[in-house]
Amino acid sequence: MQALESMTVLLPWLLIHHLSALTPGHASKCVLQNDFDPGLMAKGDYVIGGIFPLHYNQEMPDLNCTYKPEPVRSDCLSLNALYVLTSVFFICRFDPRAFRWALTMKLAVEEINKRADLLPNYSLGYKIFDSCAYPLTGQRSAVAVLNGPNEENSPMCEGAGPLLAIIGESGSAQSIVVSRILRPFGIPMISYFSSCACLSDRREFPTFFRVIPSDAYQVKAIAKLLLHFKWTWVGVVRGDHEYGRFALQGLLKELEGTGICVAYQEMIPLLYERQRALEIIRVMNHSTARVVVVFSAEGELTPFLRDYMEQNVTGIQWIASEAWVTASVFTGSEYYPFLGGTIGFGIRQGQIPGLREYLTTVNPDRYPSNPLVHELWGALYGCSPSSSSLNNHLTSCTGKETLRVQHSAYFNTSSPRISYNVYKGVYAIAYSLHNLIHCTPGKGPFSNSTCANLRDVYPWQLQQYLQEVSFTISGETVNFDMKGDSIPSYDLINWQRGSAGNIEFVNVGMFDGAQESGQELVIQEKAIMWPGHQTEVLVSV
Ligand code: TCR
Repeated sequence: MQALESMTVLLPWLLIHHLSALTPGHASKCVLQNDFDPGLMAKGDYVIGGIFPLHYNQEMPDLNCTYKPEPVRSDCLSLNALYVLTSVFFICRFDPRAFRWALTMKLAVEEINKRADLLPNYSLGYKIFDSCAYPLTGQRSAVAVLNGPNEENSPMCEGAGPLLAIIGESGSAQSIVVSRILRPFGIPMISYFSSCACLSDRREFPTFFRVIPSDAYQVKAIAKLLLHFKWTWVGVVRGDHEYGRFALQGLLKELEGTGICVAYQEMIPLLYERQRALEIIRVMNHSTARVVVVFSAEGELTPFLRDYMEQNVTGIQWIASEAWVTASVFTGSEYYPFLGGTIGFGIRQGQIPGLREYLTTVNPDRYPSNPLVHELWGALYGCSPSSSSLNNHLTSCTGKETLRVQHSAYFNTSSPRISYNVYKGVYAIAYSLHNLIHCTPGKGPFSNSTCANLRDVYPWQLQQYLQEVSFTISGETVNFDMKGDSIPSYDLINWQRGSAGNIEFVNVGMFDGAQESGQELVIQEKAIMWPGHQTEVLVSV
């Protein structure tokens, strides 16, 4: 705690003042108000934080040192204050999917607070921060987390301690930064999305937990898949980030001594360059390896695939990494001739009772003054519910708008994966707190077998319970190993033609890391549709 206090004192006051979380309203001094629904905070006996990429941006570092750097531009301005941290420009866009994750956290907390068997007599509060999907802005949200549940007053406000645990972050690059900042204060974080194997290093990330499997298992599963189909020559394409870099490294390691060879390794640059993409496509086209493993997120893959399709290349067997194997942006019928037959491992889906109904209660009629809801409407329907300054580039809604295709997934909650991870993460914290509260005096895990003082619970004490927690949700057991990793399990997903000519994701097997070696991968071969609408597997030798 002492360390925390000195850190907050050391931070310039201005910075602290501006590190605001998403509070579309103003909390009065030292009191968290609960009526900003669905403003993303609520008070409770124990408060946890959430970090979600509610906006995403394309950043362009300005390396020209011949003039004074421009301040950071950010449309996140409507929600977070503006920071002149470095000379980086941001164009922020609202991401309905991440908003859904944030709402899922809220739903989970509310559900837990209603339960009589979990945390009875205590309530969970939460506070959600926007990371803007970028390490630098993620860093800012992490510092805001340290500022405590009531950032307006902290560190001056008495009793304003840090949040007990964090649900976050999304991308691995952001989690690395956030985890490093939280580490000195022993605040545990549970990521719903960061799968980089690098995060399993407990010496570097001792407070990091996750409910998404580490990519160490994904590359193992992919290596087994390549072996199973005897694809001895493969190419690898990856994005320019930790996720892509470590996944490639991991796959190369898994392939050592298997007889499978990598014909080429290519990288799609962070700032997309058509010329570079065409070179990669040329390499793919000229190689005898017809199987291409792609470790990339859908964002950077979209322009790449557009260029690929323009070149009219076919006959490639795509192995999709988890980050794009269920990307709804590629399900249009125009993609089928090029991407039909794609196969890859997706994280398991689960059930979140009532999520859809919950999402439909969030609309501008109900929350007329909530800027996030207005942004949601702008993204989903392309119109603004009011002439709010936030969305003044949009026309007013007439009530006859239809849901934009690219965001229709917002309401498709039949098989949540990432939202389900968020849900699991909140439950992991709730069960851990429950166990902490029900500690038997004299039999506790702390020195001299003591228990935590319930009026003054420390994040590191909760970490002890997180490490030990084990519970069942949606028929699945959740616990963490000593690296903070959870039991790995994936669905094997195949891209097949749906009745409307569009692409459908069909489960054709699974990889269950809890099984004994050699028995993890189960494939229903007959159910697979291969590229070119073939029923025979392609040869790549
Ligand atoms: N972990 C990746 C990012 C990522 C992603 C995704 C991005 C994953 N799944 C789906 C877009 C869509 C898995 C990371 O950075 O750790």
